[in-house]
Amino acid sequence: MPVLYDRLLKLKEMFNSKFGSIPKFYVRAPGRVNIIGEHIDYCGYSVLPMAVEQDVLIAVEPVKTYALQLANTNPLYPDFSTSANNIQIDKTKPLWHNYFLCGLKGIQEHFGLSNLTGMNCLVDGNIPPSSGLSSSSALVCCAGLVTLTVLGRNLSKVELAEICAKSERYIGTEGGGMDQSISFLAEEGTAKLIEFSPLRATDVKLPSGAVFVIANSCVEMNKAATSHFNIRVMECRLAAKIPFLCGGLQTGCWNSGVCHLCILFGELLAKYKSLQWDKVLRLEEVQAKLGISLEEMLLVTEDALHPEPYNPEEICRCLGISLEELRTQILSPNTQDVLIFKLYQRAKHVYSEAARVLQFKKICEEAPENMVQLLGELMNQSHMSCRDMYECSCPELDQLVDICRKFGAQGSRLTGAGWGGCTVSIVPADKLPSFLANVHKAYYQRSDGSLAPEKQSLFATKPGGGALVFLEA
Ligand code: ADP
Ligand code: NG1
Repeated sequence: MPVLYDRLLKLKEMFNSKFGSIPKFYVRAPGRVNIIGEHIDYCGYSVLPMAVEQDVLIAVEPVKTYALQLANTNPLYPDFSTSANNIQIDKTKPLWHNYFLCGLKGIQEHFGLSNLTGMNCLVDGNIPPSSGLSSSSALVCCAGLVTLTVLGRNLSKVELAEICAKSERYIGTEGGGMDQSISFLAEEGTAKLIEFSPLRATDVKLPSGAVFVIANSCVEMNKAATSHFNIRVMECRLAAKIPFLCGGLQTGCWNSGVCHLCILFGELLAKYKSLQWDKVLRLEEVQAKLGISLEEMLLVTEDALHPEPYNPEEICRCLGISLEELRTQILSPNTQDVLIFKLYQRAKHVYSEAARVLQFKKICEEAPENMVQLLGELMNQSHMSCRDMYECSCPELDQLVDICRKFGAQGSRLTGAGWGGCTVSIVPADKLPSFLANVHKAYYQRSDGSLAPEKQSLFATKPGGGALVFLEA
């Protein structure tokens, strides 16, 4: 790893000039690209990411006081210091050091420690921020592993991933666990199917005749500074609670309510009524309790939810709760004033995307001759669903996806949270050089010079390894 080694040496020098000492150890945690399975981890469904080469690297020296001093090789991120005994995370301002504090607090709380020893840390990251490649989670996971190492304790990778997924929520975003899971559980050379409850990662062998290419739309979207992300999480939460409470039997049934769907629907209604809907948070829980397939969940969604947006009053009527209860018991602090919830569209995206993940994995296992084409089609469908049903794309991402398809990608889609950030495309290996040259020209070299090509805007990527501790540079 010559590049990593050079970075470690530079970090050691910078650490020395900043803190006047030599780091005792280094921790690295990678970012990720999600190949398929967008906005479904927080609904309980499996996703299919791989770690990328880009990462967050932290040089660490434990100290004997309670002082926690954080510095960053990037001057955009100012120095920060506090007492390790008094960790305060300001949800209203997602400043960079707060992500570090999330990781630290997660470990501190896991072991029930009120006192933590201090440390000097120098952070170096090369994941483009707010671009859907999980720079924030790489920082949280890195900080979690730094804290664990300083404490001299042990945890499994699964435990670390679960702790960091939970503690990243201190920043205010209600994410699932995909990013933290792949950052810890990734292995070089293989993508992973990440399943939740219980968390586990299974190898998915990607096709050898194709390359996955990441292209950055160069539109940044910070999840914690905006409410787009949490609104979607809340819509899914509400869609899990509402379906049968407001629905009826098949509308317009020509067979007096005895057709297959009506019978299915009637049985489901009875099952759903026996659920404690107020405890249900995830769409996957609804499916599991009803014991039906994703395809059947899609049918049920079409019948039980209406495509017109719901307003808070209707939601309260369905759930039999007051507006105050909706705000305090269900919605997050930054979604209290939302007036429109598109439950039908969001649920349709989630169930169809969850099915695409399973199909993608199956195709990778069976490896039919036309697998690259089949995988590409699933990625294209995923993008369409993100764009039209989940409304988490943006004009630049749509344009970039079109350009990638035009120049040889078999499939292309936004990756990560969306509303900006990157696309991921599946490109036949023999087309890679012309693909890169043409996409570069079409998207990054605009004649009006409005978008300067950046170093890390367009690159082929391979499945990388997960988080690590190094003792020597
Ligand atoms: P992403 O999709 O990359 O996770 P977010 O918008 O959720 O994007 O988080 C990006 C934030 O993470 C940045 O604004 C910054 O606060 C923090 N961050 C990312 N990379 C670094 C880094 N190298 N050093 C410090 N903070 C970083
Ligand atoms: P990124 O792309 O890193 O912002 C976010 C969530 C994921 C997942 C994706 C959408 C966090 C930390 N990450 O990822 O859990 O929901 O969006 O698939 O909240």
